[in-house]
Amino acid sequence: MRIDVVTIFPDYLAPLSLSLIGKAREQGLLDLAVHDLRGFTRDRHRSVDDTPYGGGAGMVMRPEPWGAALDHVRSLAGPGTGGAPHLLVPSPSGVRFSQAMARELAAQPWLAFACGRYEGIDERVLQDGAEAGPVTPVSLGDYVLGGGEAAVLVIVEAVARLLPGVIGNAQSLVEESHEDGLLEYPVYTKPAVWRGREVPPVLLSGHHGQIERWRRDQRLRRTAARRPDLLAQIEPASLDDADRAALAGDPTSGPDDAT
Ligand code: JDE
Repeated sequence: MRIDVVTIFPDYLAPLSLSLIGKAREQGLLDLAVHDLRGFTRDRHRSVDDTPYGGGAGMVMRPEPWGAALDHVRSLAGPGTGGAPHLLVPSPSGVRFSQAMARELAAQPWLAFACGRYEGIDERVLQDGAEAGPVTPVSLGDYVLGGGEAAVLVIVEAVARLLPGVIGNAQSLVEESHEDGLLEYPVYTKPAVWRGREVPPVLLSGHHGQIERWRRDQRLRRTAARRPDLLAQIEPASLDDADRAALAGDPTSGPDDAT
């Protein structure tokens, strides 16, 4: 996969050279380039923003540098990139990012990110970009960041770890939160007693059936307590009697508190 990022703060993307993503780049599984939007300005002050038409607070990013930067990115098409990149624009007004979207993006050959600052990017940049390829404004959640850069770090990490070869054990990608609509069960490691707190005895019992049941109960109770919105999406027919019993208890009580 190829990824291009356009930003006025290229150094903000430095973490994309570290850890899992850095390794994927070294191994040639991910080809990632960061571009400085100011390199596409033509005035002596290298200005990227101006006052909003119609009035209002703050500044808006000017369309000309964005047009030149995105034309340049599209000129970088190579073998295996396809025609044009899918352009993603982090914004509080975007469609909500999810594990499902991460899976869709991981299947595409070429992504580009436009990092907005100030009050956002002149809307015509997105309209113009849509003539070349798909454009998707994307939101991480209902809060406002100072710019799109932090959102790009999150989205690239969620996507890159799904690329073939980036994570060795494919099963670890299946057995995780948000792949089947329930939160994960709590995990424990040695020592068996720590600061007077015991690991739930069933996990030391060697009874694999009981362990599996306990873990599923924990997932159901946790999801009910922390993410009732997710539980509401579960097909009732997919729950058996034991599932319903696990959910019938007070989700916020007891020593095995799901929270
Ligand atoms: C991404 N959830 C939130 C913010 C912005 C007022 C203030 C700021 C493309 O234009 C942008 C980008 C961003 C940064 O992204 C986020 C975000 N997921 O904040 C603004 C708009 N209005 C504009």
